[in-house]
Amino acid sequence: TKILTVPTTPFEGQAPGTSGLRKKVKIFQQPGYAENFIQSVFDVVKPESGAVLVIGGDGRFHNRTVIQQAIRMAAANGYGRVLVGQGGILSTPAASHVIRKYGASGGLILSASHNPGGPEEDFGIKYNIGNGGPAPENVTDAVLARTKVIDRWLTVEAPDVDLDEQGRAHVGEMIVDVIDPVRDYADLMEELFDFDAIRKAVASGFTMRMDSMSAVTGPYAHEILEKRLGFAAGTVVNGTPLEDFGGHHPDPNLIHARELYDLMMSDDAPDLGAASDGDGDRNLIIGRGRFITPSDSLAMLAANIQIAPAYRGRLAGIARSMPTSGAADRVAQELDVPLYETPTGWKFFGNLLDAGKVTICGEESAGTGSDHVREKDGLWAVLLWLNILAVRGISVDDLAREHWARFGRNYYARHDYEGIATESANALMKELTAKLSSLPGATLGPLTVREADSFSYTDPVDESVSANQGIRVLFEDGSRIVFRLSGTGTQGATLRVYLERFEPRFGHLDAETAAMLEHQVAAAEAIAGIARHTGRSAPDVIT
Ligand code: VG1
Ligand code: CO
Repeated sequence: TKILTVPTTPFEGQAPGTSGLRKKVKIFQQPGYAENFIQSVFDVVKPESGAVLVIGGDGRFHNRTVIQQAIRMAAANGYGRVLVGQGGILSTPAASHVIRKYGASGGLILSASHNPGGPEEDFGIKYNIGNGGPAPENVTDAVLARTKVIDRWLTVEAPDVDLDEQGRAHVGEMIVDVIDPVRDYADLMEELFDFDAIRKAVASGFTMRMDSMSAVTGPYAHEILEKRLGFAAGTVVNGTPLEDFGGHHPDPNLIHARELYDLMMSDDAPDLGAASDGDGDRNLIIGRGRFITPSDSLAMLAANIQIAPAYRGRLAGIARSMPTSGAADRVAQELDVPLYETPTGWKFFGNLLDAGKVTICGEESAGTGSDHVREKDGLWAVLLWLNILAVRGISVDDLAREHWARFGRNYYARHDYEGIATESANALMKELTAKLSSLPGATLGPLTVREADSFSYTDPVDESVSANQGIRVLFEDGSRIVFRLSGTGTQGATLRVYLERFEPRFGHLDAETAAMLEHQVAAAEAIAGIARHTGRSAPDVIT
């Protein structure tokens, strides 16, 4: 087959952020935009001839277009075989699993995760390496450098592959296998968890609602929860992936999954409420009358993970991102396993998981996962919760109360200021950084600053250093405020302020979070001048 060399010039701003390149669809629709980025990836990873590449996405608008482009470019760049999910669908954790299972050299995941989709909304491309995980910083840095000098991309002349039929096609010399996006993943879940125990609980009346938010987990949830585990038809709602997610943000939090929350707080609540995001890597867990913060979920799952068959007798360690609450730290301490604190973004867990240093990882942003793949995994977290609840015969609320009574409770909230001017956000962070050394000893209401720094991480496996990963202000009473700017937005800047306060066992374990964090909220304003810099008197989103 003839390889076509298409001349191009660099586009500005193709830096992969926290989780890949994310931009408005309109930007991706510029001729050569996606091609430049994909070619930059291929130029950096230099696939061996015959290498296998996995391609799939969350089904959002523009997914199919980029998949066809990527398939032709893969053929021109020497790949021997592409595995693509039927309909162009692969959830992020399923893609991670497929990469690992079939020994692929890597994969392209097309998603902007929890960001809205549609012609006026967001799209994204992320490259995962052969371990199934997001490319580490040395790769994403090299990709960015390449996007700045790229002058050509390679493709072949070939018709579009029929993505809707499973089976084999050829593009040039390259094989394209359109695979069942669900089966491998569902089989893996069945290996990890005690499906019999869950089925028994379901048969004796355990109920749940899974809100797939018209995003990618629908087909997975229908297969696993309704077909394999026996939950009633209708347990999965919004279970068909739509190109625009029905016009909603597929973000499983208390704002965007409000209907689920309201149901779970009502008299009609099932035993468990869960939701997942656009690409299926996040999870929301709500018990009857009890919302579980993602940070608490990580801690509660870590404390109970050995109930699940695949994890019996093996909890090597726990990892959490820096802004995630210290609830998991207390579990690690009590169970006498190491706790690792990493920068935000799943890519920082990859080395720890590969080295066998940790078994479970999590982020405050509703991401939880384990060493079964190298991505966070929404349905996995739901299934682990189900496994634990089924075996223990306990409600979510009782499990939470029991957990806090044993470990104490980390009250926690994240305040997001979205779409603020980039200059204002940068000025705020700059001013904050400049005053770090003067903060220790300062008093803010009843709080006294013990320590303040800019978080820098040294990877314990390869010793690579990632600096400037967020500002931490730690207080004498053990409470904490973290400030950082989002790396996944597509419009202006988003300031995230993470607030946390620890209440020991026998303390106020069932208070209102907002009331418990009042002093921390006031201190954050006093320290950072949020209103002065952003003109906002309140956050846009509290999670
Ligand atoms: C956010 C979250 C982070 C998560 C990332 C990708 O990043 O805070 O914890 O790993 O999204 O998740 P940021 O830089 O905007 O804070 V996903 O589900 O969007 O792939
Ligand atoms: Co996601």
